[in-house]
Amino acid sequence: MFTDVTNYSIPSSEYVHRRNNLALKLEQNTAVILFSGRAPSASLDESYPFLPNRTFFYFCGIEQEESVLMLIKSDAKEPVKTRLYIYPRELEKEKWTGKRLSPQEASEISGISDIRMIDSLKHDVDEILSGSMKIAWDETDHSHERARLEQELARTDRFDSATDISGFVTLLRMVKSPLEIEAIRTAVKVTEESLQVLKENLRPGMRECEALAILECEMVKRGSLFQSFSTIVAGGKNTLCLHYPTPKDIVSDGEMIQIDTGARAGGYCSDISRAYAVNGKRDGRQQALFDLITECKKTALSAIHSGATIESVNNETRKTAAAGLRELGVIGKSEPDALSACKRYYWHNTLHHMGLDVHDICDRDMIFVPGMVFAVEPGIYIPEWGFGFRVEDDVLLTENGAEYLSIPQT
Ligand SMILES: [Mn+2]
Repeated sequence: MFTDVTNYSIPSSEYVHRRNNLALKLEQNTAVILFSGRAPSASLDESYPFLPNRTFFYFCGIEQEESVLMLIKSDAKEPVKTRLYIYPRELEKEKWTGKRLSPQEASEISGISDIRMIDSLKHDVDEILSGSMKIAWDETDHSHERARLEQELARTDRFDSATDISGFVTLLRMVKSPLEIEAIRTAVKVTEESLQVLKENLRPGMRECEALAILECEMVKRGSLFQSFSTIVAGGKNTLCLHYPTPKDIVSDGEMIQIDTGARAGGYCSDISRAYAVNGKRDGRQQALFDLITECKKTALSAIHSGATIESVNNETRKTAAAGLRELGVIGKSEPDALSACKRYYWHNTLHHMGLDVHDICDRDMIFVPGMVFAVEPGIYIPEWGFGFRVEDDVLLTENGAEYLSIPQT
């Protein structure tokens, strides 16, 4: 199996559709301005890898630094005007940092015909600020570019009139379209194929970083150059650190290894955690914990239905965990309240929304509706046993209930 996501992309018609949804929600006489942002500086002349602002990307699919998307809704009679501002090609610079999009390429990706050069942005923004048009933006965007626009707007007397679209965009992004679900399914496949290769190569005595390298190699080979997050590989007692950052230890015979990883496809994330016995066979306690987590996952899956919330799924799953820990004797008879004792072993939430971000933007209190995608990751960590782990799968809520996008570990 070899899923290649090198050139995976969402068709431009989808971006047109998303912008239409946004435009419907805008008041008349409003200009939305969204920024792709730029890579943060790492050192003197080095930057961290660039990932575009996800809301900007959601509406145009462009992955180029310092690009700007503008939607102008004048009045009911006129169609909404959409412009994309990009940097011009600069052949000398491109010798160093790679090819930039031509206007035609940017237009093909985004479905926007009005592509302008970034140096005309200031003039166009000034024109908007000097008129009566209201500004709308994404207040969750903390980029320099938006801060600068904020300063400019502060110089006018209309600062308080700016509209924040992030609430509405959150609701849009929380419910995935068929094309988004397909992208996530594809990212999941890449992750699963890579995990399979790792599983075949696990052996006692290997270093955590070797396991990391095998995974990374398989995902990159398939075209997932940037993963959903930094892969976590932790062996033995290190499994008691949730985001263990220094995978340098040797994993010995009889120990578990925790993997938490996710490839991307077309910008969309996957997020899968596996707990393997490094010698291929779980011992009694390892199996008991694995079985309990599997039980928790079953509870979570049936608790994920239309009308549920993150909190309700958490509550149901913790009950299963508490009962299981009681049965295993981890929570002793001296503690009458298993549910509250369970907090010592059940450290994190059971699930999170997943999409363009691995912990995707969400309204935590919103009730679940079909089309939402979650990473479901019950995890139990038992310091007294010297290990713990989570087992995580990706799940789509459909009209008929929760459905796995990944193949659960057995
Ligand atoms: Mn996760």
